[in-house]
Amino acid sequence: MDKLNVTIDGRAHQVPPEYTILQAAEEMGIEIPTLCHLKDLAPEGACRMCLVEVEGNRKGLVTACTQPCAEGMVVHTGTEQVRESRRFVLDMLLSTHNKDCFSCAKIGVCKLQQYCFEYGVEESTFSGGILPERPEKDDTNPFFTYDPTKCILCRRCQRTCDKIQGRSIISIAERGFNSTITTSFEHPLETTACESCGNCVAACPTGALTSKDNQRYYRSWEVERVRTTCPHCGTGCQMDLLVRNGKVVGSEPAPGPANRGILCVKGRFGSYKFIQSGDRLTHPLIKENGEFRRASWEEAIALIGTKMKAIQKENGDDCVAGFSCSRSPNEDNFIFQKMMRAVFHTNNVDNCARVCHSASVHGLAITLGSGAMTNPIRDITESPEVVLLIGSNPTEAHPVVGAQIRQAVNRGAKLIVVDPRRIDLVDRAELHLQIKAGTNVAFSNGMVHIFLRDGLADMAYIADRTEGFDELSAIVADYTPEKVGEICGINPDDLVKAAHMYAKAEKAPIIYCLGVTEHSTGTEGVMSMSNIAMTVGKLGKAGCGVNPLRGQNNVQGACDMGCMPYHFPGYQKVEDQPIREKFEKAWGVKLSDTIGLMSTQVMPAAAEGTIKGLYIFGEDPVETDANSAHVREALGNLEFLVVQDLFMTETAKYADVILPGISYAEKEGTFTNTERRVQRVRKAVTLQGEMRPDTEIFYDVMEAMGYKCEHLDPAGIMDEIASLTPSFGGISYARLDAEGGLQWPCPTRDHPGTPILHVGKFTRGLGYFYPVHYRAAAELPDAEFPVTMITGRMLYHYNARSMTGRTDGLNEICDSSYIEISSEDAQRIGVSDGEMIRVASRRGEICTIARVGKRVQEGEVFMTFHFPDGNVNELTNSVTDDIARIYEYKVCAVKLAKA
Ligand SMILES: Nc1nc2c(c(=O)[nH]1)N[C@H]1C(S)=C(S)[C@@H](COP(=O)(O)OP(=O)(O)OC[C@H]3O[C@@H](n4cnc5c(=O)[nH]c(N)nc54)[C@H](O)[C@@H]3O)O[C@H]1N2
Ligand SMILES: Nc1nc2c(c(=O)[nH]1)N[C@H]1C(S)=C(S)[C@@H](COP(=O)(O)OP(=O)(O)OC[C@H]3O[C@@H](n4cnc5c(=O)[nH]c(N)nc54)[C@H](O)[C@@H]3O)O[C@H]1N2
Ligand code: SF4
Ligand code: SF4
Ligand code: SF4
Ligand SMILES: [Mo]
Repeated sequence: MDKLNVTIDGRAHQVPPEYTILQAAEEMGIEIPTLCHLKDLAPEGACRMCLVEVEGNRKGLVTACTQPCAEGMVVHTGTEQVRESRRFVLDMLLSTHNKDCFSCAKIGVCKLQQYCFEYGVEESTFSGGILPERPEKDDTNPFFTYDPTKCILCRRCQRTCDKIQGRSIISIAERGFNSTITTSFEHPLETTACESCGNCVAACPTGALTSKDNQRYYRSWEVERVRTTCPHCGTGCQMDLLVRNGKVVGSEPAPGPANRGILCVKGRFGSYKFIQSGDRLTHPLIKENGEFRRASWEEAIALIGTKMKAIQKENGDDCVAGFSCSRSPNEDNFIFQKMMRAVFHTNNVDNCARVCHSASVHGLAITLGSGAMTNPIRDITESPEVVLLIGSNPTEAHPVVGAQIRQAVNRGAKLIVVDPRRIDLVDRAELHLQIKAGTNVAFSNGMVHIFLRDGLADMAYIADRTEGFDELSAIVADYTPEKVGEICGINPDDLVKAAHMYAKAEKAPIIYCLGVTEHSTGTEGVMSMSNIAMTVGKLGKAGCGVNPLRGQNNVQGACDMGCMPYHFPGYQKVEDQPIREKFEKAWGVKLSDTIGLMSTQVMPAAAEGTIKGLYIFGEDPVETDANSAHVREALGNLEFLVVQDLFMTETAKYADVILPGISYAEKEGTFTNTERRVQRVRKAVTLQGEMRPDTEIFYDVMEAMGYKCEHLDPAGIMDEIASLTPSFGGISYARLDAEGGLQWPCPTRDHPGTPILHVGKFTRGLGYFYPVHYRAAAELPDAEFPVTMITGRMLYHYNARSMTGRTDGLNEICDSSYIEISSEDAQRIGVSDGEMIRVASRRGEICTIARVGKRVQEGEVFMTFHFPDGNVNELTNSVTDDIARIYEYKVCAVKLAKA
């Protein structure tokens, strides 16, 4: 449609017809003051600060945030009448405001303070009147405070919590003059379902909601802001680290493409305390007679060189292996695999994707040709009709995605949850298919059966774009809703309903996570996700796709960078000779054509003695691998173990040499989020100590092993990556800094990146239907171990807690292990909520606290692996999937007793 001509403060401008005066002014760089306005939400016109004069308007002043532009409109934003009305608004607000500005954390950034100064309002003409009745200050949240005496009732916090965070914790008690912002039922914050995301705090224009770290450690004008990427989950939220006197004192949300201005509690409050926690490794350590002693870098690196060379000389190159760090940047991962391949001459290199989404990398590569999330986060959460959420708990594990799914549901999307537990999103779901853990393939085959039976399949799409459908359709013929209902323990009618809802929706993404992958049939589970989507033609389309939410902040990147035993960077195969020659030429060495061992094969090989040397960069398998006893045995049996980490982890205790690396806040780099978006990580601080950038350490080890190389900085390493990796060919720091992030494939300098995969044609050519039968989990409950243990995550802690465990507020919320158990099972063993339970499997035994409730069904229990007191990995089964060799973390058999 044609643009409209408007004139604001004497300047002419053209704007789209849907623009408000506020938007037009903003585009022209004319500032109109606002207090209640929130950019992403519908305007309210409540605070009346944005009043402006429109020529010819008889109704007087209008609110710029709600008034649409009109052809020929002439607007004045600063007339005396306008200024006077704004002064009146401020005068009123100030009359009940606590003006204790000196002690207020928001001094200098408070909008009320700023506008009062601008409009010359020093004292309220209404001062001295009665003050409204207000609740007590609420100090109960570990991270922030609500002070009602500084609240101007703009409702930005309430609308943020309601409409953006989708939580509705904050409400307004309507009592005229005494109106106040409070929680539902006016309970203290800590007793509500508030998840401490702090997004309301970020939205508050005054000192009413302020973070405790802001109160204690900094004032806004003292901090330098460093734009970076969150170091926790794969959502890839953009944030600013706040730096004061060389210390990171806080973080604030930034407007990134995935997070769009919000963070979860870990990004907001859990991403900086660990940096300066006081227990960082600060210098190399060498173990002598069972004790660690301080060593110099020269000594530690030289020891690694001599030891590794000797071990390899005696046992061959492939007797050593390396695990790379999915928490650290692409550049570190690239150099790590280069070191393993070019210098240790082995492809025995892997990363934690092995125990996480390796099944996705394999399964999606086999069926679609690319082992990555097909569609961007925004594309699948903005306006889907149906979301099929399978084995993914995003409100805890990818909370910003979780919030976006809540928003979608509020806008009318229908949610189908397929999960053995009543996860939080079940409350918003149209359907909950509470399948038994380990039965995803039966569920998927049942879906495809119904698509065919009820004429819902897209036969034209199947014919044009796929192959192998006949074989699959022969298999699924058996998977009637009744049979699947039996296997999965669900009502067959619900399955039929789910199949119809999903198939008939135009925009319907599958979002899945570890509930699908961490099984002895994990890769088959993933391939059956492709089967569901391809049968109804939902791949290569906006708002659809098969979308694994990748776990770690840079696990996508660690895989992309070739930290896998069969791939060079960019999934280029090591057994492909021309590819190998390209890398040989670039690196000036002969490279091995033998596919390496996966990390879950390295552990048994170490226990058997065929792997003798191991280099673990930023992983803690003693805590996080399945069957901890087996890991301890494997590590204990090594001849030489190097651990490069930030902290003295349980794994590091087994090391012969420990090298101190540096964290994301201390280095330049890039992380690749779950939607294949490469985003910058920027150095915010330099700490005291001898820690070194991880890439510098690798370069030194390479030299000690006899390989001379130029020490490139991170931008230079990215150029090396681009030169060798076609899908990264167009990525450089200059572009990332200018454009803010690029989604691979991005093959050339002028390529914009690829938001949606498989449009028009699959990466593989034809999509492949993998014919797959349901097989039960490896260890089912029996008379001796009658209960199924499911494991996973909770919101406030992250993996082995190297970061979240060093944030006091998070520990205040939860600091010990627990087991979710049904009331039926609790009653059977005679325990009540809060009592101790002894849990045993064939591999070990732990004690933990009972959380009795309705989250799990009878016969199933759930634990997280975050806590050292009662780590569930003492119990889990290290049996692996046949293809991706991922552990079956999600199912093992246990017995329970009152402790
Ligand atoms: N707060 C927090 N966030 C994290 C992490 C963390 O430790 N803490 N870790 C990050 C990492 S590394 C990863 S990989 C992701 C993981 O993110 P998710 O995979 O979403 O997390 P999980 O809790 O492991 O498992 C998800 C769900 O799978 C369900 N499930 C278990 N078995 C089955 C099954 O057989 N079928 C189905 N359909 N569902 C099943 C569980 O009940 C659980 O609700 O989270 C990332 N984000
Ligand atoms: N029972 C059970 N167990 C599980 C799972 C489950 O669902 N159930 N999930 C599995 C999954 S999905 C995953 S991904 C794994 C995670 O397993 P891990 O990768 O072992 O867990 P993290 O705690 O993330 O360990 C990362 C380590 O890297 C260090 N680090 C972080 N950044 C840097 C850096 O820049 N440089 C250096 N040198 N070190 C750094 C940290 O200090 C930390 O010690 O756990 C698995 N374990
Ligand atoms: S911290 Fe988050 S969940 Fe809690 S009240 Fe604020 S916006 Fe709502
Ligand atoms: S607490 Fe802050 S954001 Fe909420 S209504 Fe009061 S002033 Fe506005
Ligand atoms: S959702 Fe993930 S990336 Fe975003 S702030 Fe939370 S932990 Fe960080
Ligand atoms: Mo993971």
